[in-house]
Amino acid sequence: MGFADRIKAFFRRNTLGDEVFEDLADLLIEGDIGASFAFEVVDALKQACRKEGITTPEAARAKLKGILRPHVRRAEFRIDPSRLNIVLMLGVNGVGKTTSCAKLANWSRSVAPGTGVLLAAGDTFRAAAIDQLKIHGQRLGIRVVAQQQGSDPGAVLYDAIEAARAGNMRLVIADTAGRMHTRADLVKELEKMDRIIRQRAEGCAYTKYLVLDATTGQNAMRQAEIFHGAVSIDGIVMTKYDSTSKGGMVIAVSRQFGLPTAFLGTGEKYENFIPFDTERYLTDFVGE
Ligand SMILES: Nc1nc2c(ncn2[C@@H]2O[C@H](COP(=O)(O)OP(=O)(O)OP(=O)(O)O)[C@@H](O)[C@H]2O)c(=O)[nH]1
Ligand SMILES: [Mg+2]
Repeated sequence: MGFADRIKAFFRRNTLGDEVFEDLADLLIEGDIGASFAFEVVDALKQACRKEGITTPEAARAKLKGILRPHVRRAEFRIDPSRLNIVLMLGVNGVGKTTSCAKLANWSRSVAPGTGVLLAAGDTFRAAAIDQLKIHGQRLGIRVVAQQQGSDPGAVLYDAIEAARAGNMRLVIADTAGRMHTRADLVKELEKMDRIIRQRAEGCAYTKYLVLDATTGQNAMRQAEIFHGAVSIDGIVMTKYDSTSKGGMVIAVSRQFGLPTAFLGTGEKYENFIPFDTERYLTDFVGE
């Protein structure tokens, strides 16, 4: 059962007594919006129901949606055709960075045909990571700029930006490594890569996405804290949305860090990648 179905079933089952609101808080926490916010939302709903004389579960559910709506942020990804656009795909290991690079490349080509797209193999940690991106590039017919395993990711990015400029391409999508020995190493590496791109990418539209796995729940908050703290993230790509019935994490990161969501990964195929839509998301979360 999807999360919205659970919320719907929940409201259907109950008349609006106090215990109902407590149970609703539990359900929202389970949905990953964060405990303190869940209580805040339930308090607001309770008050609104009293003040506005809301007695039917259906009306309460609509109210809940209204209370959540201002806390959902969306980032629209636009390719500026007049200059080079650079996207850095960041995140811890296994969240779906490499797949999302390929999906974003595919999506960009479909919405803006003729945009020259280039993939950059910035995960130089493992040889397999470079090969994985190359395979995507072959399948999609998109050029991949890569160096050997162990090379400096900043240098790969530098090369990719040069190649894009030389080829008059408009979009560079860069994969990055998710694993580092320590948090300090990771932060140092992120800052360095960001610095190189900012120097090299003067006049470019530069976007940093943090990829979060929808199934990791509150762990994602820690990841957002570290990455956003290191390089100032522009938006979230939430992957594996198809594998969870929740997804309240989008609201939690928006509340906590002000971060908007740009895309949802909804499966393993290239096409399973959709721009984030607030109303559609809210409907998934609490019902239409
Ligand atoms: N169901 C589903 N699976 C996904 C989605 N996005 C990625 N995956 C799968 O998640 C797994 C990991 O994806 P990768 O793209 O390799 O993740 P990564 O962050 O690059 O991983 P590392 O390079 O090892 O850090 C793969 O099996 C993907 O097919 C999604 O939206 N839905
Ligand atoms: Mg990868």
